Amino acid sequence: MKLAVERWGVAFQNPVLLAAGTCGFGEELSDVVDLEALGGFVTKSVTLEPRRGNPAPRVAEIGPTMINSVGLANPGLARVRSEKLPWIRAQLRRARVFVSLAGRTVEDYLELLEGLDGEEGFIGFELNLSCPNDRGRRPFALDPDAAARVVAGARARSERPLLAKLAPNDPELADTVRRVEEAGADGITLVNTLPGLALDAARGKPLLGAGQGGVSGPALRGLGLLAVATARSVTALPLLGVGGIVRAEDALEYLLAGASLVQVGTASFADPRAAERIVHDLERWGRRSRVASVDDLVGAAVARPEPLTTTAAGD
Ligand code: RRO
Repeated sequence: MKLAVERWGVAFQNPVLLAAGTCGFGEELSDVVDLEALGGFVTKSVTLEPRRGNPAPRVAEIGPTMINSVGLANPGLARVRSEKLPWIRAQLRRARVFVSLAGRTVEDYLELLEGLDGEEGFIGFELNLSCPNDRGRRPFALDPDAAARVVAGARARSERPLLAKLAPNDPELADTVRRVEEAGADGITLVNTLPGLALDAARGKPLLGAGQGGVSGPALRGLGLLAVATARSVTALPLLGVGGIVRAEDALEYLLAGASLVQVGTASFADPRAAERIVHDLERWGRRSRVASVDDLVGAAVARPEPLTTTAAGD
């Protein structure tokens, strides 16, 4: 099986990316991970101003499950432009990079996008509409009007591929997917972490400094797969599957559910080279299989979207 894929007219050497928040801006992991062996990565979410993030501890492990409340710690727009993108431009040739954007208002996203769109070194934006850790604010992804306003504003300002990252706890996910597609998204990333609480019974308090956080790891895979399959039933846009991918088999499941690319997140914390291993194991699997290309797998296990039909007036 050929691992190389083309999405939005861009060549990816394989469909495995590192998820936002797990690899900084690339540089932070470059001593331990061969980023150039991957399909690419999504940066930590960038905000207009630098953010120090939430009080420690920001991450806790509960067996294979992880909970985090990093609180959007990042260097802010100006330093991403002056330090982070120059590193990416100088060091990377094959890995494809998406810059993740996060804001508290629609205008925040648009200002970020305008501040970065003229820069080189990345192919597109992932609009993080689903951060669960921004001081109790309802994520944009759970307010489809607001999510659509962010995407439509971004669409009017950039011709680059725009991904909308949605939430796992959206009871109306199919509608949200339709709304962000209508607003001009080119792809949909499913899913962010699931809001949760981890307590230390002995100390009688939360494990995380911020109290609650976002749960991730293998426990999220069933939710992520269902979200991808649900989205696949209503849209033909490329989907990026993320949530609980630890092994090559997990990545295959996401492809079969309808993902066109996959992202590895929490598994990289336990083993920074997890994504490289997954690429390697997919290659091995591919040599034995009769499948010619990744695209032959995408959505093969679920129903394809119905073609849009026009309803006659009065129906
Ligand atoms: O920084 C975070 O605490 C964070 C973000 Br922006 C996100 O989108 N998802 C998450 O689990 N943590």
